Amino acid sequence: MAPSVVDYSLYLVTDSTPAILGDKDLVAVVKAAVEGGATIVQYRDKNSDTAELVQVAKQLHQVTKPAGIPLLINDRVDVALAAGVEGVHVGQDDLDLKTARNLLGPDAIIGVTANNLEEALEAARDGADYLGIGTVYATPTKENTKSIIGTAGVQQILNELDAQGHSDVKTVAIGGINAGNARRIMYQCASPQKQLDGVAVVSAIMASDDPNQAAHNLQDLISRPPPFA
Ligand code: TZP
Ligand code: MG
Repeated sequence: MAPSVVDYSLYLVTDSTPAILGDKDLVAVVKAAVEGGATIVQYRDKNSDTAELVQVAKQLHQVTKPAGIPLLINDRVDVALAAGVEGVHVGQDDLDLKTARNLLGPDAIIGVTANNLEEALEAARDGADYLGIGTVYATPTKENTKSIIGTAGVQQILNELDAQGHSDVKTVAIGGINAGNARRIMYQCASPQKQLDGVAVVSAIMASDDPNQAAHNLQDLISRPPPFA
């Protein structure tokens, strides 16, 4: 079952490809990141078969669960069910949110990718727990991204979510976020009514030689109050 209060502040999205993970061990990297300050983890793996996905998800869950950190699976509701993890993250081309909710139940954490205002509002209306808003900046990690929306795009979505009565849906920004811009993104995107709940990163942690330190550094940067100069 999902924890009742979820901390979205430092959202780690995994990547098992050699270009990002190198020869490091996925489970060891996630463990280091969780110890360093990652607060929620999404297992994202576009290449492994279903049996491998379930097996690795279970291994990751043995790291996240004792730490009280939710583990979500990218794209695959079946894998989330089989591994008994806390939720899923679905994109616009994946199983729709309402079906995912029916399958996983009310306590599951379900996140949706929102590239624009329309997608954000629809997901909020349909009961998403959080939105992954982006792509903020172009990133080699996900080359076939739709439009790059920048901080202005994120800000516009946050403003409209609030204006249309969806201030309760949680939000993280994703795409090209690293230690050099995380703090600015957190505070630049904030409207007085609706702030980002966190940042989601792949390479800033997964590609680091020291994922523990990378997560610690990011957590420190985003949790420090403004001013950010
Ligand atoms: N969705 C939008 S951008 C992205 C995903 C999964 C990849 C982000 O990777 P990075 O390395 O944090 O830029
Ligand atoms: Mg997807």
